[in-house]
Amino acid sequence: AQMERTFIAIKPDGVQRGLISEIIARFERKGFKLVAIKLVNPTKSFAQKHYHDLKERPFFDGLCDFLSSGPVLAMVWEGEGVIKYGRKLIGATDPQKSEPGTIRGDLAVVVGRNIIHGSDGPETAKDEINLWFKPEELTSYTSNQEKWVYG
Ligand code: YYY
Ligand code: MG
Repeated sequence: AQMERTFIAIKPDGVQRGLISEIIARFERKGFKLVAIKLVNPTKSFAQKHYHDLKERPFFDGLCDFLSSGPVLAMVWEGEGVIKYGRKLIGATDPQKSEPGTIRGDLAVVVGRNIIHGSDGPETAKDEINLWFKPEELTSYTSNQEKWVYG
């Protein structure tokens, strides 16, 4: 199996709306493995680092204010194809365009409150994991179900 890791975060709206367990359940039931998790209050400058690729966009400031407005549940999930498939589970950026069955499609309505973040590729996954987590916060273990998920 080509194991990869991705950074997934439940934003303040998802935390405040009580959607943590619902969202974790979707990744967990799929067969992906949770390797790191913590509830954090990012500062605005930390949010700006996280979203640095978007600094020229008109919504950048509001986005960073929002991300730093409350607790964020930061996670690292591991599995074969988890970067790309995690984005599929999440759905399109604008919940008006996300398919039903996806996290944003089922649980969010507007782009500015789309409840969840997921890395968009291998490079950003690596950068975001390093930004949000110290190496010692990442676990490494064999899940008992691995042989049943991967054969
Ligand atoms: O990766 P993803 O979260 O799906 O979208 P990005 O294009 O990286 O934008 C990050 C974040 O910015 C998005 O989740 C909501 C917000 N945003 C917005 O408020 N308005 C837009 N027109 C586009 C994005
Ligand atoms: Mg993005």
